[in-house]
Amino acid sequence: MLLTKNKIDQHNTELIAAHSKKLDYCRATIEQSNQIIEKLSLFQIGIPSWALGAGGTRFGRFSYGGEPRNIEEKMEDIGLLHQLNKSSGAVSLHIPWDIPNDIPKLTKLAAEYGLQFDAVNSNTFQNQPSQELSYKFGSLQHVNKAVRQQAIQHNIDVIKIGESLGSKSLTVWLADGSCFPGQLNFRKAFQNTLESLTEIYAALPHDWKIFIEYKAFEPNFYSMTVGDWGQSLLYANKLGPKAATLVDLGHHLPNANIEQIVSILLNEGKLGGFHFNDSKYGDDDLTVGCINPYQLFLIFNELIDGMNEKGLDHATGLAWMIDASHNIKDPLEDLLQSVEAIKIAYAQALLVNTASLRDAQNNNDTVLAQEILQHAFRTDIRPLVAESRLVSGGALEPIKLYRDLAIRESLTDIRGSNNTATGL
Ligand code: PSV
Ligand code: MN
Repeated sequence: MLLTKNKIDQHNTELIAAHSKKLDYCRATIEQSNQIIEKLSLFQIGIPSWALGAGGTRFGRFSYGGEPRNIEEKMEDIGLLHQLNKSSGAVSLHIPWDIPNDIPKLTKLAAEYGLQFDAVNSNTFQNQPSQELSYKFGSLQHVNKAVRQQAIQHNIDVIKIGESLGSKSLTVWLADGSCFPGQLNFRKAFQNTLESLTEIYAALPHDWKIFIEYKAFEPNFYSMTVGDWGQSLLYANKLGPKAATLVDLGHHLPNANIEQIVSILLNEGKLGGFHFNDSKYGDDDLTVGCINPYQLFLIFNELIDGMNEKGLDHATGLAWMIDASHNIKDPLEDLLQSVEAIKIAYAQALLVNTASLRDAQNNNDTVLAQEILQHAFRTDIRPLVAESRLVSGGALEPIKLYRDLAIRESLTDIRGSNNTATGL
């Protein structure tokens, strides 16, 4: 369900006077306004194909009206998001939840909607109906070589699918680990996983990357074989230059200093990608920035600082992606909120006066250092974010337009109210 341009124009016309007033104030008070708007316009955040339906928990799942019934409808939903906010120009596919059977059709749709194919994701954490051997006791770590081989082959198949779509990276998230002390020989599990990853690495095309995602717990509750950034970095370093760590914000133990982790990984040249979400307790998969926006800002501050130092392009230097589950909200509204929160944190980080911060750090002026960061965080840059959408052809207030046009209701009319989109 795509929008006609005049619907967006009409919405913008109605809101332009109020927007201009706020923008003028920003321009008058923030020297770098134009550069920030330009950078924001270039920034794209990948949307995972598994996050377009209603999520669920192990206690239940409540369907949402109009959930996409197939991969084409998922693309359509992402195309719509991108029309509204002009920052959702990439899709990250999860295989086999979304197997692209008709590649020419999908590439045509992507071109029509202005979307790129981001990292492809393999799945060896569930058994599939056609699968011979079980992943109950792990996949790449498994004690049985035949299971490992099956999981390796799946990853290689995913790379092939990604290649046909123009993706340039594979994200591997493993549920491997153990639930009880004594169940697993940690060293052997690490070694098996490394050997398996080495085979997958060997199958990467020359211009591809492999991202190793870590997670502290769940579904295994005693040990995870890629449980933290240290383990992920070990694998990535041993594999070689095409391997890097992927940070999912929800995959840390409570109160972990994620901004420090990010800064060290970037410095090592081993930060590859990002999965954004927010959480209060664990892997809660909540809307980005809904619980701890200051932490998100601090993470962006380190990202921008580290990327600038390395000469990395903000828009293309890392794989930016949302990874969330929408248990009670409209998934599309939730994704719009998440993208907005990411862009706000990015813009605030661009505001930080790095030279003054360095001076304050070198003088051990703790108070001034904090003032500099909090000044940026407390500056309302939302008019700059809205302007970046406007100049790119998006809507000034995406959620308002989405609601005014009753898009969810139309999607429900077209697709029905009892579908279950594949995914989380
Ligand atoms: C695991 O919790 C995870 O965050 C990984 O990124 C997966 O790819 C995603 O969820 C979907 O299973
Ligand atoms: Mn993730």
